Amino acid sequence: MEHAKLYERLADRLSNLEKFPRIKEEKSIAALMEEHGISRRDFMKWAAGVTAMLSLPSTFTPLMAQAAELTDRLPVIWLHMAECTGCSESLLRTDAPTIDSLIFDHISLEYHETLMVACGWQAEHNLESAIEKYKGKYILMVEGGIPAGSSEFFLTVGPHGQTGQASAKKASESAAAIFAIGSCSSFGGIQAAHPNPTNAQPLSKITNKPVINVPGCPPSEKNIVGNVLHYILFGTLPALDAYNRPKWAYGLRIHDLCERRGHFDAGEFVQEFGDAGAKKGFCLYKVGCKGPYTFNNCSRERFNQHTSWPVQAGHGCIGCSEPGFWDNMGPFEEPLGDKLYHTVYGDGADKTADKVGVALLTATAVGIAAHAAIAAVKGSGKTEE
Ligand code: FSX
Ligand code: SF4
Ligand code: F3S
Repeated sequence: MEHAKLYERLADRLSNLEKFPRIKEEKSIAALMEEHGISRRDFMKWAAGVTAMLSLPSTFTPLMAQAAELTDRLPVIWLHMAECTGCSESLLRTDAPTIDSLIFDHISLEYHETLMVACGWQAEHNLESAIEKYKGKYILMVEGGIPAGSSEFFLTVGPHGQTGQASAKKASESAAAIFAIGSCSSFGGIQAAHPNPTNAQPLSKITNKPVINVPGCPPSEKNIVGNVLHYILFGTLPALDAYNRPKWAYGLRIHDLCERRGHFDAGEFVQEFGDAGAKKGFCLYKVGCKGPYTFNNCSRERFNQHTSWPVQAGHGCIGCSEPGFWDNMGPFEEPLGDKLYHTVYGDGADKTADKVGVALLTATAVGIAAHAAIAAVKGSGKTEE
């Protein structure tokens, strides 16, 4: 769709949404920002950043700001299954509230076990009435893997001992959109790692409604809030890859935009943590970086208000947004060796591996079996449009 037409369609959607009553009678986003010392200018800068992140032209920035203002028109139900709560922490645990976390405050969060005051009977009642009251209208976000089948009783919640499986299934039935937040909910995560003693499953195996996966252990706050804003703006599913991850966030590999990529291409590697190469910021491939196999936007968007991300901090990517990474990406501080790793590009992800880097790896004869094999397997199962 050409940009002018798309702009018109999105503006129409927002003005319709604006007519919906505000769910909470609380402060506007502008007042909330002011209270936390965030200027309108900072807010617009943030909106421009999210617009670019969602691959929209910069002229759409005012629409993005408006979408953020309207986040209190859509009710959100957030369920916790088997996990560490790192996904919620990723969004909320910052030293000062970020614009992303303020937006999350502004959202009409009808149910979130970590954040709400209610507990026990009251909490269970709140969940049931939110599902009833906002039938067909709420966004469901689920964090955690879900013990299923004959193992479903490994996870029970609340005074009636309802299983996680039953509660996720029920909440999915009347949701307008469903997001699996984190690698646990998207792919099963740590509890589904071999031998998966509780038969933990991803949300997509529990419901047959469409689930948008937002993996990462944890995903960045940007990817969580970006998905909410995308839904508010478009009201439709984003373009997804073969693992149902939005392409705007998971379309490229960590390796493609990594700041150490020049060193990879030049064959300059950290040989062991703390060596001279590490001090010079060389590539972390030989100490286990899985950036060449991992589809996520960490190297572009970073974490904690764009301050840093794993590779910048000096450790390789461990592939935390890929299916089954606990089993498939280990050992985390060694190259994959001669294993072939299956990605959305097919077996092996180094379709676009730089030949110079590969040649130098060959010359130094380390970890190249996988690398060379991966570079040779091109394009099978490619899903990009
Ligand atoms: Fe933890 Fe969320 Fe990892 Fe899982 O994040 S950060 S174990 S993805 O479900 O809480
Ligand atoms: Fe960056 Fe890792 Fe790729 Fe090296 S292997 S360029 S550290 S993503
Ligand atoms: Fe995870 Fe790798 Fe990003 S470990 S947080 S996908 S850099």
